[in-house]
Amino acid sequence: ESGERKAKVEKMFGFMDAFLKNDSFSLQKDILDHVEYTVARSRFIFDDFEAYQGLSYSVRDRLIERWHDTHRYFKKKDPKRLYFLSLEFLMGRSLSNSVINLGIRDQYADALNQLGFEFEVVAEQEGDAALGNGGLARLCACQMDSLATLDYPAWGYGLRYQYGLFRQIILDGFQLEEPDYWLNFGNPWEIERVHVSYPVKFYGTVEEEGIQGQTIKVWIPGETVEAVAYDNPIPGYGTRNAINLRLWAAKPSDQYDMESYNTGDYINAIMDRQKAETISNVLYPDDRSYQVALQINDTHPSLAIAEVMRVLVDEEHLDWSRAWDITSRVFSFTTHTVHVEALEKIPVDLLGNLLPRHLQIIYEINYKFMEELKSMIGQDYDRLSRMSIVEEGAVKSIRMANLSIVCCQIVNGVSKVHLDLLKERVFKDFYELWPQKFQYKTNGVTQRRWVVVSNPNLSSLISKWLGTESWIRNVDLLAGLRQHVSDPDLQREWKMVKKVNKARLAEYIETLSGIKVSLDAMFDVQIKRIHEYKRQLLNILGIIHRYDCIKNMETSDRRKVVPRVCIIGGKAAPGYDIAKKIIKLCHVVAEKINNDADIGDLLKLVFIPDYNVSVAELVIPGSDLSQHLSTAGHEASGTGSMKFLMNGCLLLATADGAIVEIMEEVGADNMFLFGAKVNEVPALREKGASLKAPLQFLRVVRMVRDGYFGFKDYFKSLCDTLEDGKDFYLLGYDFASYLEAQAAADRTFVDPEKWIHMSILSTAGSGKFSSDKTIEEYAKHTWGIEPCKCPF
Ligand code: C3B
Repeated sequence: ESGERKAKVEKMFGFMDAFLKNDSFSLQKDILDHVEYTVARSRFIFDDFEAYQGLSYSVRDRLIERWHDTHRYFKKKDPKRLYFLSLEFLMGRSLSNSVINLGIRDQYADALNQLGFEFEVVAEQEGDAALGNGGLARLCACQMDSLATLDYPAWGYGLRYQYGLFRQIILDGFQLEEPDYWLNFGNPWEIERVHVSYPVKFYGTVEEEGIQGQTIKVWIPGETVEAVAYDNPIPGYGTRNAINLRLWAAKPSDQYDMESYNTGDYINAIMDRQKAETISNVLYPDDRSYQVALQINDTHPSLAIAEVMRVLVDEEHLDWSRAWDITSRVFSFTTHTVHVEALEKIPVDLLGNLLPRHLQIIYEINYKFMEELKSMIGQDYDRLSRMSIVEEGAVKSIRMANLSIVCCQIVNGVSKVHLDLLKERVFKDFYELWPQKFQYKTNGVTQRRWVVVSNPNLSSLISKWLGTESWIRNVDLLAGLRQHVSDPDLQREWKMVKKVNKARLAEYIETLSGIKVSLDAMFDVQIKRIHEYKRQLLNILGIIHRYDCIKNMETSDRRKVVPRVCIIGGKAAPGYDIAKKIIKLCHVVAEKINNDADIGDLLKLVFIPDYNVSVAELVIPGSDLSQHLSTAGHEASGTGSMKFLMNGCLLLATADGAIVEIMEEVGADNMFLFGAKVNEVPALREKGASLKAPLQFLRVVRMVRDGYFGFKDYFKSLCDTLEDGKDFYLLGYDFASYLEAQAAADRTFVDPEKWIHMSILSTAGSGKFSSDKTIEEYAKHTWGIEPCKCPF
């Protein structure tokens, strides 16, 4: 019957290139249909937000069409699939990105125009989907875009959190957190799949049962929660393919606590059911074919390993060695940190209570691993205990990284430096055992989102000078800009684009803070999570130093000062006291500087609240200089730098994480580098108190300590972290070279031709840092998957 239906549909509509048409009239009609019938507003009267909704639903229709065709095609070809597991995806907004990837942005803009709306204004109505924290989560979003664009048969899996990352509110310069009710105004980008749901079991006991002479383990759960799928189509650029990001929401299960209903405790039973929605759930891939690769993004989803073993052994009744053989061949793991103390551990008591069968399985894996290890290295108990998946001690715990390394065929770092640190420090023992397991894939970001969507002017300029738009799919072509770098026309146009973007950013700053900034000033930006190792404090101390110098100058000398607008943005984890103090310090310093009549346009400091993906899209194209100040050896990669680089912003940075590779691509003389090197840091730390910080450093720290900016007591603990011998992140040691790098940036800025030259070379050298490159590497060397392109 379905064959007959298919034949009928094909006969009637098969001649169409696409089921839905993209001419202006069809688009207008579709938007109005959705306004009228989906949003239920009158097609004659609706506002910008309703226009956004109608528009988005009509885009979604087109996404769904491609999504269906892609999946039908995948099914037909049945290639090896990749399942990409991550607990965080930082997607940001979807509208502009979707219409650009679908290749119908201009058509939509035109259709909206006909209806009396402006595309940019309507697009601004969209909220930010922030189901993640920072770099790791945004990386996944970029990688999904690349997987779709490069036609890989991939699925993303994550969680559909009810609340995204907290909203940052600044009150009197202090950070406050508010919940992010991101679903309150609906989410046109997802499709709820009420029929795609799986029971997820928790608690209970494991019992043994005899079946056909064999003893098998049966887990009798104490509670069950239902995982319901929400599908988010991810369109590729320049292809018909649209892949799926499936996010799971936890819902109460029908099987949940029937007992209480039966005993008549109806209200409490309902309340208990609601608790289910607060529980995070585990993953169930919906395809049981073994032709798969499973990628775990950091250790957060690593329980999936034990879960796959459980399903194979307990439910499919495979013997252990066969199950192990499959599991250890399908999983691969990427780690994103260099901090040993940040490696995830789960207390055995907690895990045993929540997931008793999984704990047994992990013990079994560990037992077998320890036996194997003993046979290889003998009775080296120190090493055995370091490598064990189970950590003994006051709180007996499962080391999720060790579990992941033991069970995965490949362990990837995210930059060259990161891999070195994994080999030499973080996972040294494992590296010595299995050197072939350890690899790295340089992180990348998608040029679609970070140039085409967020910097359309630069995007057009690049296409014009390269004579093609192909760089949007084939990023190597960006290198072609090098041959025009000295062309005065390109330089002039490049400068113009920057100026327009700066004007847009300046307007935003004025709306936010009332501060008017000069477009002639250097826009100097540091945006990222607030963390001690990322050293926003170094930046602020540098700004204090600059302020202090200007104050102490002869008035006539002030003319030589290069005017700066310093922009800082980022969220501090709610419980991270020192990071919150850094935010407050930024505000009090800004207050002082911005209101000092002696200073005027020479220096401004602006803190941008609630930094998120959409804010980044606005700020990055409008910045001249960006700062990446992590103490060497602390940033696994750092993907913000790549977004700035693509947009032709110059980098002021330490030789850490991805910066080392960026240096190789654009040349150290096109950047402002400073600070101790990765291999120098351990020895410098050893020296501790005998490292004398320079006088300028002591002076600015003293200003903060003595209450020059107020809040003396409040900043005491922050200043204490900078004392001799306590300055773990080496701010004092790096201060002098930091100031030199800043001075070099100033000297370059007053030579606009040179600056533009460096700026063009930055974009030209950014090709390596496209997530397209990263994904191609993973596909080839880790996942073993091939493109599967749905015909147009
Ligand atoms: C981050 C790292 O801090 C960055 O250096 C790196 O560029 C990105 O991951 C992506 O690889 N990271 C994060 O955002 N969250 C973590 N829990 C660990 C690392």
